[in-house]
Amino acid sequence: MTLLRLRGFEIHKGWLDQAAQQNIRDSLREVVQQAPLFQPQTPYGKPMSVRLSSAGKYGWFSDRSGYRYVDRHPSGRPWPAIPASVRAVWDALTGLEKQPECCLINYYSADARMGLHQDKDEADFRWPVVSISLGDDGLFRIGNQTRGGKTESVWLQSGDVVVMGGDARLTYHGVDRIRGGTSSLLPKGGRINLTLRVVE
Ligand SMILES: O=C(O)CCC(=O)C(=O)O
Repeated sequence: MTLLRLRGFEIHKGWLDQAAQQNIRDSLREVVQQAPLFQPQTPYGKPMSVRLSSAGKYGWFSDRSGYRYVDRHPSGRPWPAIPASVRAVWDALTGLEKQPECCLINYYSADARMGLHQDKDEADFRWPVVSISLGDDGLFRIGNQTRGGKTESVWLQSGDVVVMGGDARLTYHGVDRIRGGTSSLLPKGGRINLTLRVVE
């Protein structure tokens, strides 16, 4: 376990051991049975390359009307609860009483990526976002607090946890590339990223 600090992001390498990763993976299986992964459209009308779902009071959603949080899955059912194994990561790393209201689940197949963006659909940026990586390695790029400028990248591996908070809460970030076949955690391969967010 090592802590790297990069542009204000705290990157806890190897924070989850194999058993903890398997435990979270198994809880997520139940979540996506109730709230299947879907491929949203961006507001510009293009399909996102990641497939996603959520757990918690709110789920993140996107379509031609824009990016936002919604209280139900596209099926019309409420989102499943955030698994205790996932909330435990938030508790241990933030020490906050305040609990996340959304666990966004992003699934990246080997050719998926996520462009540089800020997480800014939440009401209060004083709360951190906690990100958990599972499965194949992902090349995570960190930019600046405004669009443009030089960036730095780091490979995130299964079990790494990143805390994006404080002055870095609105720092641009994204995922350029997935290195397929680097983990055996997910039977069908690919990468899962969970982000825990306080929404209201
Ligand atoms: O996949 C990642 O590591 C980052 C995900 C992300 O940036 C997001 O969900 O906003």
